[in-house]
Amino acid sequence: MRLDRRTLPTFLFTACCAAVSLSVFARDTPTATAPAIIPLPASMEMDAGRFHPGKTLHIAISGKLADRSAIATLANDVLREAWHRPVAAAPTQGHADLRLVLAADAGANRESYTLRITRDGIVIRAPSDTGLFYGLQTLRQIATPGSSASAGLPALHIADQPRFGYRGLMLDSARHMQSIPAIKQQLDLMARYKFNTFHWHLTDDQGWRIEIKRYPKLASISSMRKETVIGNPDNGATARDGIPYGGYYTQAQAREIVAYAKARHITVIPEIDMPGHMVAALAAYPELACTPGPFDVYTTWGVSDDVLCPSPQTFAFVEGVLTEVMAVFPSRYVHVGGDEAPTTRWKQSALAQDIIRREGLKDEHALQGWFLRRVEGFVRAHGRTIIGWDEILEGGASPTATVMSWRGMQGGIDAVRLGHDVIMAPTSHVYLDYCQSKTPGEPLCIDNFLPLRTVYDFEPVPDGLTAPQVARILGGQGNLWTEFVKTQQDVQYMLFPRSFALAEVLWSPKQARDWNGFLLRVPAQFAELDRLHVNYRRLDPQ
Ligand code: TNX
Repeated sequence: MRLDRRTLPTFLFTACCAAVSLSVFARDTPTATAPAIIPLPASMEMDAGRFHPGKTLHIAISGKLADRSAIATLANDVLREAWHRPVAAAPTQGHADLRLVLAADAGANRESYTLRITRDGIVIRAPSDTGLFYGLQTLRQIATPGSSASAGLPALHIADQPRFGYRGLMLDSARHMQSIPAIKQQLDLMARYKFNTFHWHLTDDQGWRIEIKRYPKLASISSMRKETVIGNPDNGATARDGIPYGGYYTQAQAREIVAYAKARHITVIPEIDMPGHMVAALAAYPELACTPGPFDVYTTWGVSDDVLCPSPQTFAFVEGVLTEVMAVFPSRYVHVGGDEAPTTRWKQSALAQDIIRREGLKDEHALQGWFLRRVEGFVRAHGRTIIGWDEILEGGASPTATVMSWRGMQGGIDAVRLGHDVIMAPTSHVYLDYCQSKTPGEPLCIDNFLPLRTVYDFEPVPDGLTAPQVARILGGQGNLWTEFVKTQQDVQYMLFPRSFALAEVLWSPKQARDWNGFLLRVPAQFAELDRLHVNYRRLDPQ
């Protein structure tokens, strides 16, 4: 550019203003200040300027909240943790450091929220308590504990909502049990990363963990195994440790977990696995089997041929159990398992064969379908919906059953084509009991391999489906089976950081997914886990 007398003043003016705006920019560039949020919000824009909190922090809440005091307490905790300053309630109008607004028109998705930080303060708007709750979880990751009050917060605007309505984690409390405080801590962590469903696997061959008052021997006998296999039976391990193992949750404790989860906007879905994975129950009530027994609560891992026999006694048992389970767990869904039920015993059982003949069923798989349809009818008559593992498709599932696809994605694809709702939980991407690395030094785990990157690459919606079929994919879930996961430290090690990846898959828009960006955001979350004394697996050098 040639500068002459005419253009020079314009040039100087432009250069000077560019420098000013550049200096504003240099202090507040999006890259310098964009907070490390997981899961990544649907949209986030950084603005110029910062908000500096007052010496006393004021919170204003307006709108018709369902539980105002719960949201107020959380807001207080988040601000106090961040800045260690006294917090006071503020009038609905006038100055507030944090303003929470519940407004029915704030968003169509009840879990959505907007969060705006300006020089004047922080405003979170949402159409429900849940949206405000998630807005506060996001704020907690922006105003991190130990963030300096004098530095303040960067101005920004977030408009956020989940991609999927079902964002789950399953915990197996049957193979190894977790304490009530440990489960509460897990629920706390789930809420931080915006999971909304806790699938609780309560019964299996190796232990029955929920009190059922009609069947007291489930607590006194089925909850205890006399010993446990040492190592991995898939690799030939047979030796047992000789140490009795067991325990169960009382109904009062289970209710406590339901309430604790609810306060964190998490639904608890109980699973009573049937007709397979029932050896623990058979140990107490052998008359429910097709053969006389006796049975011992299983002391090794794997699949047993001994399953419930489809007899009148069994249906009375199942209905009695589910009646109590539904009274304790108010969730819309009740998971009835349906996985890994060998047909061996039913092939040899006169009772089972009679039903096959009487009902005109093709084979034992069809009998399993008949069995579960009957259970489904019972659950539906109580206003609830069953979830079953994808094997339930093999015997012809009732169309109102929701299918949890675990043996890959195909079960889910078949199910949506048949008109079922589906939750995707394939072994290939979300089996959190699989080893995180092949390097020596990993704790004992199932011999399969599920590194962090694979979880991050999980895509719950396969190609080739129609729009109505896609709409039937409710979301996804990570499954933590606990054959080899004995302690709370172990549980956490398997959950983190892989649950961060899953949280982002289930919450953030598909096009926003960015592996390298994710890796840059993980350390801030590790710092938070450190502060909370939560265990995790460190990142591999990239
Ligand atoms: C299969 S996933 C199972 C569980 C095991 C798990 C181990 C499913 C429905 N059944 O019983 O714990 O594999 O990865």
